[in-house]
Amino acid sequence: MEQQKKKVILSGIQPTGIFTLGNYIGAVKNWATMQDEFHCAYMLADLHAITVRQDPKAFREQTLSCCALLLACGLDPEKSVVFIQSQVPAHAELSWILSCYTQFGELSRMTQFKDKSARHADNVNAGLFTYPSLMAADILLYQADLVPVGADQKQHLELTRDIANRFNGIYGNVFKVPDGYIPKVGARIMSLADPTKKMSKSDDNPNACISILDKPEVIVKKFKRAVTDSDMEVCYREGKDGINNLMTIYSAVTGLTLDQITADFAGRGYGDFKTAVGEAVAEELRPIREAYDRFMSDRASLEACYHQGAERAARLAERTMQKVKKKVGFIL
Ligand code: ATP
Ligand code: LTN
Repeated sequence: MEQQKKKVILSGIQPTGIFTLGNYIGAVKNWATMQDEFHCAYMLADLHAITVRQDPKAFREQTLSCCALLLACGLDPEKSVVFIQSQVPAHAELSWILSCYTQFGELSRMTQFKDKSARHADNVNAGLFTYPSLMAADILLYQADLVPVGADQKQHLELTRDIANRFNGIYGNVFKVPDGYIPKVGARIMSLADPTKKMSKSDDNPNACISILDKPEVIVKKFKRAVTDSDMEVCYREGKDGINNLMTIYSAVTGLTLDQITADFAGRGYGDFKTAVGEAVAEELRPIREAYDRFMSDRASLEACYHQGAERAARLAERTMQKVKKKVGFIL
């Protein structure tokens, strides 16, 4: 019997800072586990990152750190294509073409655009607005079947599907129409300081988020300070945003169900629970921090990894680019 073709996975993360526990649980942790079953490509979305002003020197260092972080989180460059977006010119090229198939009205409805333009009112640039066309290009270039992301990217994925369908409707079957792959537990980890807000790399309050390189004692301390409510029951219920968030995190790192967690902590206070969550997270992240130090100390291997990744990615992307150019009517 003919073997079924492996599905293609593509995802990305912006090198805007050290990854948070939210990035890890919502996205990157799943990327590593998908490597054996699928053809995977993972990228650092540095073109997306400059929609917010970056200091060039710090940005370069940050991108290298994020590359080491991806490897520390278990991405294996032998199994997956690990690359830096700006090193594969086809992303910017296809992004332009797709922006001509994306409507102004569609882009204006994107909640991430509305949030980010409110937060950076002094720099509401065109790139921030057309960000989703670039993300569609990232995905469609590789003919991805599945895109593992957190819940905040759902709207961008739906727009990607709409763009792909529109393009295919005009020119025939050019793009694979991708599906999102959003985890059942942990798709939206909330801030520890304000559990109604998403945990985000670019939050100014260091107590709001756990960086995946935080030391164990810092992690435990941040969880002890996490904002909760004034009753005493460890159970998942509407209105208990802080506890719901801690239970989600605990469930994601231990594999326990919410009911099991409630049963385990029945009659015990929030103090005990917060300590348990902090310790479980610290244990989960310990090997990542240790591996990160190793990858960072070997710059030559890091460089070889992203150069090789870019070459492989460019070869895959070029196949789609040729098809697109031909369909649109460019002279080849
Ligand atoms: P920034 O603060 O710079 O906008 P970010 O922390 O939101 O960054 P991204 O690089 O935009 O991170 O996202 C990388 C991946 O992490 C995406 O798949 C996104 O859905 C996921 N992600 C981000 N924040 C969370 C969160 N709080 N919970 C779950 N997943 C998340
Ligand atoms: N916009 C995404 C990062 C991103 C991405 C992608 C994710 C850029 N290109 C392609 C999946 C597929 C974000 O997390 N903010």
